Amino acid sequence: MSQDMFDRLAEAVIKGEIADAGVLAKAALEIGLDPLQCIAEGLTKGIQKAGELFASGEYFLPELIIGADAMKAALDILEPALVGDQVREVAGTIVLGTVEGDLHEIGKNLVGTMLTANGFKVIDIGVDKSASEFIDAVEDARAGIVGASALLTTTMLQQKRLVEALEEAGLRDTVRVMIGGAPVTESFCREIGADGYAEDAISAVDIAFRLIDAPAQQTTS
Ligand code: B1M
Repeated sequence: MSQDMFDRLAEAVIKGEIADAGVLAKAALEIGLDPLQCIAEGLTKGIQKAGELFASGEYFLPELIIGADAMKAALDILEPALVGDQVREVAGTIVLGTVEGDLHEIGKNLVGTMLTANGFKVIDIGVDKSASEFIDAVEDARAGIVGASALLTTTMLQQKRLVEALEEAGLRDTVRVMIGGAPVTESFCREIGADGYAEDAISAVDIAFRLIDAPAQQTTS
């Protein structure tokens, strides 16, 4: 029953069926499925498949865009169910964004949702943000952590730029840097001197809790 629903959610993303994706997400919640499992076992598998079809030349950009839109339609319904409505003490403030030159936002949004669901105040500055835009937001919010997402092998270098810019701004000792995104690795995190790497949205929460209490150091999922 649940596997069938996960498969149907994945299929809606692969085929770019935006309305169906929303309807299925609502139905999944109504029958009591775990929204996180619907995202991990259904939607994420679907968008990964669309990415593979794109890489192999079977899909073109419009199919990828429409697949992402279907995923977002379902996430609009599932994500509020992850956050719930309980009032919590704020665990810490995090500025979150996707780096300059990069428009991928689905993973970043999911990370933001999971952090919010676990008591963090998340300032989401959006996509295609330069190091100085991250820094302005960190200063405005007096954030303890800055989280930078990158999905392209070309734009992950902007995460390095962010670490350097924090150093130049004299903020490196007070702000922890968490990085993530499909091409990013733990060793890249070490190489650029960031403080923590998270592989997915769930481990991002764990890393954020460790970073909020920790002095500058390597923390990985
Ligand atoms: Co793009 N794209 N895309 N794309 N896209 C990839 C990344 C690619 C691998 C596809 C492929 O070829 N197989 C490839 C990159 C190749 C490379 O760099 N080596 C690629 C390409 C080439 C491109 C374009 C250049 C295509 C073109 O124009 N010719 C273009 C670039 C645009 C730009 O950014 N300047 C482009 C555009 C797009 C769309 C706009 C169509 C769309 C994005 C829509 C949107 O976000 N609104 C899109 C999509 C959907 C993808 C794939 C298929 C899926 C990405 C996604 O949303 N995954 C992707 C293939 C893939 O990743 N398998 C691909 C689901 C999401 C839940 O996972 O984002 O990995 P993910 O996030 C995870 C973790 O990575 C982690 O937690 C998240 C949740 O578990 N995480 C963090 C992410 N950020 C984190 C931050 C953290 C911690 C953890 O701390 C701060």
